[in-house]
Amino acid sequence: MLKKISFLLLFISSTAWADDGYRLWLKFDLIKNPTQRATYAKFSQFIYTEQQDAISQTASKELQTSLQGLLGKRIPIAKNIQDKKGGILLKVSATDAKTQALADDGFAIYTQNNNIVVSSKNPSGALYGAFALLRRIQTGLDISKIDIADSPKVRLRMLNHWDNPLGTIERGYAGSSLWKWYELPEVIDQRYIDYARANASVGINAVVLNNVNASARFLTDEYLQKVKALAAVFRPYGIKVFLSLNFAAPKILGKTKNSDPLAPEIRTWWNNKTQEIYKLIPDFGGYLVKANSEGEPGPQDFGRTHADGANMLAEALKPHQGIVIWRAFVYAADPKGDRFKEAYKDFKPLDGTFADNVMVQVKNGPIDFQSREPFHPLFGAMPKTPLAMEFQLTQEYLGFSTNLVYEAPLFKECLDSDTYVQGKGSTVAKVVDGSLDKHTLTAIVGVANTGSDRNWTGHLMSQANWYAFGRLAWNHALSSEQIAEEWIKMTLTQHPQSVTVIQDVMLKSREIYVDFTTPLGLHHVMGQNIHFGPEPWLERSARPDWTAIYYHRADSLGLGFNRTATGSNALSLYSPEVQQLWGNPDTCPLPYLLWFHHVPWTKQLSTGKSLWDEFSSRYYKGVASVEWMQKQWKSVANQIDPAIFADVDGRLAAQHREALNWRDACVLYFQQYANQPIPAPYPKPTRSLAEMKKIVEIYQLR
Ligand code: BDP
Repeated sequence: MLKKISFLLLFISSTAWADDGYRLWLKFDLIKNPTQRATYAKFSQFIYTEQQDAISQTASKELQTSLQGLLGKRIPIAKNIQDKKGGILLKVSATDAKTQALADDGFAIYTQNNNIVVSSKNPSGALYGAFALLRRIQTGLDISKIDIADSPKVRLRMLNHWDNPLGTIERGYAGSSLWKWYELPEVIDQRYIDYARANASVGINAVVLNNVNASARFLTDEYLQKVKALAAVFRPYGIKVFLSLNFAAPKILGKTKNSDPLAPEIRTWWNNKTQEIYKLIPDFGGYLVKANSEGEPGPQDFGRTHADGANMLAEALKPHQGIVIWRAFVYAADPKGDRFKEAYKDFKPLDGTFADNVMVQVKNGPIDFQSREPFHPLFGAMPKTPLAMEFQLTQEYLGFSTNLVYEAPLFKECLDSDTYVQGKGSTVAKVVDGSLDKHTLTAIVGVANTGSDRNWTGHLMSQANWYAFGRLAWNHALSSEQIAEEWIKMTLTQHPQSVTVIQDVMLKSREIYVDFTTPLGLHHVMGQNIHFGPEPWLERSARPDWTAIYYHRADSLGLGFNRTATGSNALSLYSPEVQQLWGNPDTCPLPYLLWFHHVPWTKQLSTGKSLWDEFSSRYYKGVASVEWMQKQWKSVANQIDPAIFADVDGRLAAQHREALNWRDACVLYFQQYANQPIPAPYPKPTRSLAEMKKIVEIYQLR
C-alpha cells in the first residue's frame, strides 16, 4: 500500500512539477491568480498586425501561443481592427510619432483606444516589443497604462559559438554542439527554433556558428548548405548568421600557393567565396577572424598587418553589406614581456587604417576572461575604429558548470569602468556603444554557454548568464539586480521572499568565486590546459605566459605583478586618471591590487590586515560563503521545482568541494613564500600541499 501511495505521489509530482529546464525563462505557465489573469485578459482579446513579413508573423505567433499559456485561453488573430477594442496591435511604421526617436529594432508600447499598441520602425522591433510585453506579464507588472519606449544601445547583439565541425565545443560545459552537422541540412531539430526564440526574447540578433579556431571545412559547399539551413531557421527571429573563418582557407581549400592578403589571386579567391556564400544566404552577416593568435594562421605569416588581412575580407564583403569582425586577442610569447601589453602593441598603431566595414573585437580584459580583470586598455585607445566588446558566458575560468557564478556584475564592472579618454564619464560602455567616438557600427558579443544538455547550459543557474548577456547587450544601463529579478521570476519562482533570497545569492556569487580562487587581483593560477581547479605552482608550460608563476610572481618578499613604471609599465597604456587610480599600492582598490603591484606580505592593507592575513582569509571566507549559498538555496526548497532544486543543490555541493580544493592548494602553496601562520580563527588545512598537487595533477590527465 505504502509503495502504491509513494508511486502515486511520484507520478503526481512528476507530472505537475519535474521541470527539466528546457523552457528557460520562456515558460508561460498559467498565471495562478484569477484576478491577475483577468486584468491581463482585458487586453488580450485579439492580436492584429498588417505586416506580412516573416518576423512580424513570428511576433504575433509568439504573442498568441505565450498568452494562451499565461491566460489559459485561445487568443484569435484578427483579420482587421475596425472598432475592435481590448487587443494587441503590432504596428510597423516609420512615421508614428512614438517611433520617431527610436533606433532600429527599438519599440514603443502604449495604450490607445483601449488597445495595446506595439509600435516599431522595423519588424524586429515588433518582435522585441512583443517579448517585452510578455516579460511584463510574466513578471506580474501592470500593463493597463503602459507607455514605454525602448531602443537597443548597440546594433549587433551577438553570440559566438566555439563549435567544431564534428560536434565538440571548445570550452563548452553543457554537452556537445547544438548544431547537429551530420543531420543538417535535411533535418531541422526543434532546438534550433527554440534557441532562436530564446535569443530573440532578449534581443540577440546575430550568431557566429563556429569556433574562432576555425576549420576551413565551414567554407566548403558541404557546410555552407548546412549554414544556409540554420540561417533559414533563424531569419524569422531576426537573427543573422556569421562564420568564423580560417585565414589559410585559400591554401587549404583552393590549393593556392599561400594565403597572402595582398596577393591578387588570394583576393580573388575570397571575393568568389564570399559571392558563393551570399548566393546561398543573401542576408549573411560576415566573418569573424582569429588571426595570428595561439597558432592560428593570419596575415603576419606573410609580413602583412592585421589591417591588411581585415581590409581584404572587408572588400569582399562590402558589395553585400557584410562586415568583418577581427579579434584583438593576440599575444606574442615573450618571456621578458608582459602579455597584458601585447594586443595594444599590435593594434593601437593600426587605428584609422581599417576599412569602414571592419570592427575590432576586444575581450573585456587584457589577459583572458579571468574572474576579474581590469578593463582592456584598447578601450578608449582606438577612437577611429569601432570596437566590439567580447565577454565569455561559458565558464572556462569560472568553474565550468558546477559553479554558480552570475556574470552580470562582471560585465557591468567592465562596461561601467571609466577610461577617462575624453574626460570623466568616458566609460567603456560609451566606447562600445559608439556614443563616445560617433560610431554607428557597434557590437557586444558573448561566447555562448549553450550545448546539447537538456537544460541548455549545464548548470541551470547559468541560464541567467545567457539571459543577462542579452539584456545588457540591449541596454548596458540595466542593473544586475533588475536582470536577476526578472530572470528568477520567469524561471524559478515568483514567491517574494524566495526571489529576494535567490537574487542575493546570485549578486554575491561572482565575488564569492573570486574570493576562493583568486582574491585581491591574483590571476591566471588555474590548472593548465583544461583551466579547471588551482595550479599556482605551475612553472613550465609550452609558453612562459601560460604558467602561473609568470603572473603571481610570489617570492619571499611578496606577491603580485608589478605593472607600474618600476615593473612592466603596462599601467602606462591607460589614461593618467586611471594610472593614478591604480598606480599607488596604498590607494589601489583591493580587487585590482595584485594585478598591478608586487605587494610585501607584511604590508598593511586598508582592511587593517597584512597582505598575507587578508589574502589567506579570503579563501576561508570564500568557502564559508559557498556554505552560505548552499544554506540559502535549501531555504527556498519549497518554492522551487524539485528537479531544478535537486540539480542546483547537487552542483552547489560540488562547488563546495572545489572551493575547498582551491583554498587548501592556494593557501598552502603561497604560505611557503609568506612564511607565516594561517591567521586566526581559521584552521590549518588538514591536507598537505603534496596531497593537493596530486589532486590537481589528476585533473590534468586525459
Ligand atoms: C582562451 C581559450 C581558448 C580560445 C581562446 C580565444 O582557452 O580555447 O581559443 O581563448 O579566445 O580563453 O581565442
